[in-house]
Amino acid sequence: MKLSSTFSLLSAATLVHGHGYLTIPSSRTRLGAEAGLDSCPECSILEPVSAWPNLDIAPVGRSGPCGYNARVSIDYNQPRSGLWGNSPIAKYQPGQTIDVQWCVDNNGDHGGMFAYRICTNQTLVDKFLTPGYLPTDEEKQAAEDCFEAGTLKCTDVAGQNCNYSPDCSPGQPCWRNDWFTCNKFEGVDRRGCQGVDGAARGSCYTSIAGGYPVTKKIKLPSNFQSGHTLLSFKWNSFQTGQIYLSCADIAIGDGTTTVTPPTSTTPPAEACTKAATTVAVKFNEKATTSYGQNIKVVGSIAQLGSWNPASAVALSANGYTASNPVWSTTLNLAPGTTFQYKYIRTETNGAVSWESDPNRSYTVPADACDGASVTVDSTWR
Ligand SMILES: *[C@@H]1O[C@H](CO)[C@@H](O)[C@H](O)[C@H]1NC(C)=O
Ligand SMILES: *[C@@H]1O[C@H](CO)[C@@H](O)[C@H](O)[C@H]1NC(C)=O
Ligand SMILES: [Cu+2]
Repeated sequence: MKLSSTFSLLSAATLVHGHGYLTIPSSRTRLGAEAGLDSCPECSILEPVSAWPNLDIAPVGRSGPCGYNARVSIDYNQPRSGLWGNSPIAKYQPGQTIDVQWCVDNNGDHGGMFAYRICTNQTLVDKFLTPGYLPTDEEKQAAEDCFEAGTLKCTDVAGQNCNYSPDCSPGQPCWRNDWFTCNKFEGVDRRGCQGVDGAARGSCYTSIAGGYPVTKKIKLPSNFQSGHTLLSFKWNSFQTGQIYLSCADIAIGDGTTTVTPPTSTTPPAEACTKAATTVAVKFNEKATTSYGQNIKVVGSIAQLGSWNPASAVALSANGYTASNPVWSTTLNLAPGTTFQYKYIRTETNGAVSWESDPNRSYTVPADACDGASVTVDSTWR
C-alpha cells in the first residue's frame, strides 16, 4: 500500500502538524478559536485509527461526531454556554443546496476523502444539544453511526464533479464517489486537499502554517426538518492514521415536523394501478471483512451467476461500518422469481469461501406494484 512508504517517516511529525476543520457554516471548533479558547482549531484529531482505505471502519471514540481537541482539552460534543451548541448559527431549508467549506493547514495536508453528514434521529442529536451534558462514548458512537447513515452524497448535487480518489484503486472500499475526494496526495500540481480549490495559502485561518479552503456543495435532506440539529464534517486522512471531525449547529426548515425516512418499502397488498415488471431487491449481508476481502452473491438464476463464483454479483461496502458491517447490492428481478443463493467471500488472490449450508432461498413478491422495492437482510454464516 502506498501508505507504508510515507507513514513511518511522517507519523513522527504528526505532533507538530496542523490539519483541518469545518469553517462554513461556522463549526463549534471555529467558534472556539474565535472566542480565543482553542489555540489550534485544526488540531481536533481522532488517532491512531484505521482511516484508510475503509472510510467507515474506525470507532469514533471520545471524538464523537463533533470532535475532541486534546491540545486544549475541549470536547466539542458538549455545548458551551454562550459560545456554541446553544442555538443554530445558520438556517436552511429542506432540500436546499448549500456551500460548505473546511480549511486544511499547510503542514498537515494528508490527502484523503471527506464527507458532510446529517443525523435525522433527533433523539440521538439532542444529547449533543443539552446544556451542560457531555455525551457518553456510547452515545457518541450511536450518533456517529446515524451520521454515517446520513452522509450527504456528493452525487446528490446536480452538476457537481464527484471524483474517485486518485490514491484509491477499484475494489478498495475507498473506491466510492458519495464522499468528496482530495486530489492525488503526491501530485505535483494542485496536490492534496489544498488542490481542490487551488486558493492562496492563508485564505482561511489555521494556527500553524496557514490554511487553504476546500469548498463544496451539499444538498440537505428534503424530508427532514429540525429547529436545531448538527451538520457533521469528517475528513479521513490518506497519509496518516487520522480522522478529523467537527460540527456546526444549524436549523433546517421551521422544525415543526421531523420526518425520518423509511429504511425500506414493502409493496402494498392492495391491487395497484400498474403491476411491476421488475422489483428492486436489495441484498444486505452483514459480514466482517478485512482489507482485500470482498463479499459477492451467487445463486441459481442467471442474474446471480448460475452458481458460478466467477459470475457472482459483487456487493458494495459503501454502508459498511465497524458496528454495522453491511455489504449491499440491488438487483432488478421479475416478480415471482424463485431462486436459491449463497454469499461468498473472495480474497485478492482469487480464493473463494462459501457460506455454510443450507442454501438460502427467496421468492420475489409476485403481486408487486410498479416501483416496488424489497430488502433481504442476512448475516454471514
Ligand atoms: C432514534 O434513536 C433512539 C436511541 O437510540 C432509538 O431508541 C430510536 O428507535 C431511534 N429512532 C428511529 C426513528 O430510528
Ligand atoms: C445448494 O445448491 C447447489 C446447486 O444447486 C447444490 O449442488 C447443493 O447441493 C445445494 N446445497 C444444499 C445443502 O442443498
Ligand atoms: Cu498529521
